[in-house]
Amino acid sequence: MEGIILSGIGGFYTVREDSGACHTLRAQAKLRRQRLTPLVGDRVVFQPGENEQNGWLEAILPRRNQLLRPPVSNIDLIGVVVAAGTPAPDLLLADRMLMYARRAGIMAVLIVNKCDQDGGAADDIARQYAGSGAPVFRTCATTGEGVEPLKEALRGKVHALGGQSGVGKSSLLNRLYGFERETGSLSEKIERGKNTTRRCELIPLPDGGMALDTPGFSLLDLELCDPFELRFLVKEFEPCEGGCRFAPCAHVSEPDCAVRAAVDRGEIPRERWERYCGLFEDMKIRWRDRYG
Ligand SMILES: Nc1nc2c(ncn2[C@@H]2O[C@H](COP(=O)(O)OP(=O)(O)OP(=O)(O)O)[C@@H](O)[C@H]2O)c(=O)[nH]1
Ligand SMILES: [Mg+2]
Ligand SMILES: [Zn+2]
Repeated sequence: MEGIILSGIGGFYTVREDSGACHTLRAQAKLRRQRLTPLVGDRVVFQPGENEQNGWLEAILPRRNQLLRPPVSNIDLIGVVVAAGTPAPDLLLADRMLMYARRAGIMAVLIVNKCDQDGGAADDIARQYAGSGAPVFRTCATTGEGVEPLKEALRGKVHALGGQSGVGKSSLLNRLYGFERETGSLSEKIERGKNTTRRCELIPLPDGGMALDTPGFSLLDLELCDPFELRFLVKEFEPCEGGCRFAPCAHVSEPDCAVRAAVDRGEIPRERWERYCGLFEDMKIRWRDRYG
């Protein structure tokens, strides 16, 4: 039989058949020997258990994509959530998540939540990301404003919401789908020093899609790579590729750089380019020190 892993705790996996029936399974020794760790989101072949016995997970079908933190697979869409009010938007984190999604070949959208607290941040974010390839949605999870268009974009997809703790990921899921996910006030989070959502699980939706609630910041961080590859992860740079004096050009400080010229002409938002330069410099150091 075939199904999808919804969650995994202490070596027990909850697997859902397409019909909706769920099974509790353990991974066969064969899988463990192959060091194949089943992930939430994996499509698997399994042998159901009888009576109260758990069944056995026999094989993992090929993954379309895989995230490291949280460890999940086969995601169709990533929603990068920032708040228009508090916590102050961490756009460097948003950029890293968008780049990560682009590298993994996963569609991304940017969600500016808490629009009821907006003092202009949402317009600024929309401007900065207009050419990023990620559509920008403005929402308020408390009133439900702007949630319908977002729901339409998520329809039928396996989607994951990521972003800083407290931006309202769980609140959005509750609003979108009538869930009752635990949410927490910022002060509670700071006092506990913890995210409200602690583990990751896929939640099947009536429209055939599935929602993944993830704890806090975690979702996606750029893995080590040749810093010269980062430039392909910024969509705004695409039209400039090949137009620079140097090849390859990092688009950071080289003379006669088509990207910098486009930034100077106002065609690429300077903030996006500056954050990219910071990421490039960081990656350059990590790359140089990769054997040390
Ligand atoms: N004013 C306002 N508050 C919101 C909105 N969305 C969520 N909140 C509040 O923000 C706080 C954090 O919301 P959560 O949904 O727990 O945030 P989270 O992103 O799931 O946080 P973690 O699970 O810790 O990663 C809660 O007190 C929510 O009630 C919104 O649109 N407007
Ligand atoms: Mg949460
Ligand atoms: Zn260049």
